[in-house]
Amino acid sequence: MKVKATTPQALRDTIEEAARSLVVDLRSDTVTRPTPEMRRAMAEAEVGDDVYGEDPTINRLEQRAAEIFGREAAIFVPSGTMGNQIAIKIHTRPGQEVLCEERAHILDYEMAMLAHFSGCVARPVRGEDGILRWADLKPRIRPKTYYVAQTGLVALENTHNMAGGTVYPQAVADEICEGAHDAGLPVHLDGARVFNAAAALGKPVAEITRNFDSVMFCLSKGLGAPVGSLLVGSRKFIDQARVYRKSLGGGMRQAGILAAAGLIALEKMPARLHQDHANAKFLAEGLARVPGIRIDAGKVATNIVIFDIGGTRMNSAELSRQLGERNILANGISPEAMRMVTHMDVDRGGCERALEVLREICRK
Ligand code: TLP
Repeated sequence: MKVKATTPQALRDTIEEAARSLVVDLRSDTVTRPTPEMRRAMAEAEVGDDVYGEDPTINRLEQRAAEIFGREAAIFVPSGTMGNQIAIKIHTRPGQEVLCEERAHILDYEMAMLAHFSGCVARPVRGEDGILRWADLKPRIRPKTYYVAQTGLVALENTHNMAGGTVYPQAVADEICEGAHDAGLPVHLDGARVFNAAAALGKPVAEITRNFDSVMFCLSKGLGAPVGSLLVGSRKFIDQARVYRKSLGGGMRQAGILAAAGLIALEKMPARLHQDHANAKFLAEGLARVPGIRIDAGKVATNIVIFDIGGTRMNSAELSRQLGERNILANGISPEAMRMVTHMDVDRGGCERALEVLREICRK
């Protein structure tokens, strides 16, 4: 590689780019590093104490998020987990049930906070490809009697991570929101990757989320920001969220340096997500031709590729290890299934390398 860098910052960017090109990191879209533009914006960000509501960059980010989602207000939180759990806390009372899909992130990966923080239990429901239908949920809503725990909330996930980045058809999500509202229940959306869903559907996020009572989305996944998520909803809901964020230690003071990167993520990065989707499709089609691997490439609609490795005579820990030795990083989600996630730090060449290495390992 020729080094043309003339300033220390340009040299750092060049070194970072070279290091990235050595490793293909498909473990998650959470691994993306801030772009040089984000780093510059972070360095130059105007900041203040956000606990006093005085950080102008955070205020701008929250205002833009509310505008983009067509909501009254938004709040910046350090992580998607905190955003989801604050929403669940506000929507429910201790002793209630939360209806969600069986492989939901709020159930499997949020440290049982649904029980710990909100005092609720999950009522998991299986949805084909992670997509629930109102007909699946309706019979699970508890009758209003004094001797069973009451249903307090419906929570959906779009895209659905562990079902392989699947996308809710708009009509299906709308029907659930309408049915739940008629039954007196609020609906929260874990929209960690809702911009991927919007890109796949070719619709604005405001349109695909308009019937939800609250939406959490992440800046730090496909949108490439280093840290942060937002929760959007009514003014009253966000005022309550501010109290819980502080209780959880999420008052971050001069976090405008993070919000500055977040603003770039929010404004500029959604437009490039279709590239990640095309790369994921390319990966999936290649994987379908590797002996021992099973995947229906036709179902890959966004940036997450989940495939069965049962026929390789390796479990996912062994396959991850062998891939890692050749600089391809990917995680198992069960002994027989692996997940690969495309993002802005992996290009088509990286996907080709990952496939080449997999073919080589599986040929042995
Ligand atoms: N997902 C992570 C892991 O926790 C599994 C990943 O690598 O995909 N909702 C959904 C649908 C998510 O996928 C995640 C993170 C979150 C919420 C939580 O976001 P963070 O990590 O910011 O707390």
